[in-house]
Amino acid sequence: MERQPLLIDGNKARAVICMLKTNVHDHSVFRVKLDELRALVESLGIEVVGEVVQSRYRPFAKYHIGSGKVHELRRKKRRLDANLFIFYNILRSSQKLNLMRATDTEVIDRYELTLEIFDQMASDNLSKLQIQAARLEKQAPFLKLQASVNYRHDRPFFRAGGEYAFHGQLRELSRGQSRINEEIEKLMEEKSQRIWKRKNELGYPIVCIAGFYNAGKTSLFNILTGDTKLVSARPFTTLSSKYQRRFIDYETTVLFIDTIGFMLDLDPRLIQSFKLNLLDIRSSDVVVLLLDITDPLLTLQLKIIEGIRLLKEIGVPRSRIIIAFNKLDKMPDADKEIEEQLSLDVYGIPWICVSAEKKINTQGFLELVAERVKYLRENPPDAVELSSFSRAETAVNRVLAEYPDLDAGLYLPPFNSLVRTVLSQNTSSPNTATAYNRLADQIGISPYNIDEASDEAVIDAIRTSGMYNQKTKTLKAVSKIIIEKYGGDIGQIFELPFNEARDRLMEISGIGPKTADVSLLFSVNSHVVPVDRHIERIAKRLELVEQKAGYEAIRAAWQDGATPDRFRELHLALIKFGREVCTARNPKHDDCILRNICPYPEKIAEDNSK
Ligand SMILES: Nc1nc2c(ncn2[C@@H]2O[C@H](COP(=O)(O)OP(=O)(O)OP(=O)(O)O)[C@@H](O)[C@H]2O)c(=O)[nH]1
Ligand code: SF4
Ligand SMILES: [Mg+2]
Repeated sequence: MERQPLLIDGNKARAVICMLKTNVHDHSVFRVKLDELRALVESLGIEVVGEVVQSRYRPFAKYHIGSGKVHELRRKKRRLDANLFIFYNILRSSQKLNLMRATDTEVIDRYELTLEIFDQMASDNLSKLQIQAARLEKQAPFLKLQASVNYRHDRPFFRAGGEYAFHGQLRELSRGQSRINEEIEKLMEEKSQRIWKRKNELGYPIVCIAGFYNAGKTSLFNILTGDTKLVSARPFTTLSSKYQRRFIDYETTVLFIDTIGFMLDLDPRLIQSFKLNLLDIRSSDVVVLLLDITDPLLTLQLKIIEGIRLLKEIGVPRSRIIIAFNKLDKMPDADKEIEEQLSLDVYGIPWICVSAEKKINTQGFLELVAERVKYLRENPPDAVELSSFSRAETAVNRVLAEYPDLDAGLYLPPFNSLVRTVLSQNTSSPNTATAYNRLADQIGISPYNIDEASDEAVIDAIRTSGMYNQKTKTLKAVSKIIIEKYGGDIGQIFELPFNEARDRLMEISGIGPKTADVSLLFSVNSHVVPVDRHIERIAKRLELVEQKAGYEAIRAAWQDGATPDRFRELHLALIKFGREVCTARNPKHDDCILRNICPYPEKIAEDNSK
């Protein structure tokens, strides 16, 4: 997929930056944010020639800003010779398209701008792919909208290819996305396995140096570990994490991680695109929130609050954070004043000032790290304090250790896997097996045989699996579609990248996400943890997800806690655990291996005492 160039018609970009300020009483914070936007824009070599700010509680539907402000944009374009509008706010596709049409000018938002910067800084394959995937995800609705507008315009004249081009473009887009996601998954699998190995086998505590871009994370990492990773004043120099060991004292050797930087108002979708960095931050024992002490006080305050909030969102509780202010060499007396100026005691988080460049107080920093590591080792957080990610990770490890060797490594051909999955809905494994074997003996497991057989014959064969009327209907519908659409060979769907295969299967009526996932897992070992009622119940009792969470959120929560090579075993082990211990009625809390990380028994006791 071609990406939009940032050079405007071959000319140097001259941008007007725009913001809709939704807090009308804010007279200073928006300035910090606009200044950050300006710095990001300028880091791309784009000249900022003007600024437009509007105050309003809510955005307007059509252009995000009001139509009066759109007039102002047009005027500024002429007067300042601008050829680009860059919005601080994240725009909806329709708003971007409307703005582009009304001003006849290229429009991007901060999300796209950040991706552009990432793109310029990316040097490794995984980062490049992640950026491409994030870009496509953001562009997809816009391109669809643009294509549909063009298609509608084409229709009155029935111009050749109108409809074909529109649908062809959409299909191409979704194929492109699937392929990139598949490649990302492969690379992630290799890398995440290495990370888990490092963590589990070496057993060193992990200390992640996180924080805002340009704070000096890599500089500090280099000084502490003797490494020579790239340092620069350009934003987002580091995109993929780096790891190095460091001996601190005879009791403490830690693994330091240098990772991607944060920015103010970081879009959660952007963090999600960098899953490995997320995994690094989440699975660390201690996270350093690094800040640049030369930032103005208001900026520092905003960054502390935003940093703690982001870390919480990622799954890092306050108890695991250390705040470090870097670049003390530039403001040598600041350490005496900031405690009061920033009311640091309010946060209840240990803090320290250092200079990575001039090696000021780096020993003090190491001592603080060692002290926190020891404190957390002796005072592990209880169930309520544990982040949902840590709970998922612990649950995965314990359940897999409790139920090893469940996976016999048996794989069924695609159609057989699909049939077996349909039969297994809401029934036990022995009943599924009986029904499956009878269907094989009496009719034969092939789409043609099932399509030709009478309803009564299928019902008779699969009776033991229960819900036989519904299941017969599904099996016959699935068989018919496979014959009509895929010439009787469903194998071609299973060979597609996982997301595409899943989408195609779910287009068939009667096949939902769970059936698609189970069939793919047990036929081609796709990397997925299908969620059945046991797996959902356990996730909700452990509070890995919210109580009203849907299928995808539950699947993501379990998958986050395990490496892809263990997904199949995990699916099987969780079902067994749900059947034997964490049962729907009378769960066996007292014999449960997850008792000390599970908030559910206390919650129930509390509810009962009300
Ligand atoms: N004066 C001073 N400058 C520093 C110090 N630490 C880092 N810098 C400078 O700050 C800039 C950013 O440093 P990096 O170490 O690349 O910062 P980072 O946090 O890794 O940045 P990203 O990877 O872009 O997120 C560089 O120009 C460094 O030379 C310090 O202690 N004192
Ligand atoms: S403690 Fe009880 S609710 Fe929690 S996982 Fe174990 S059995 Fe389930
Ligand atoms: Mg860096």
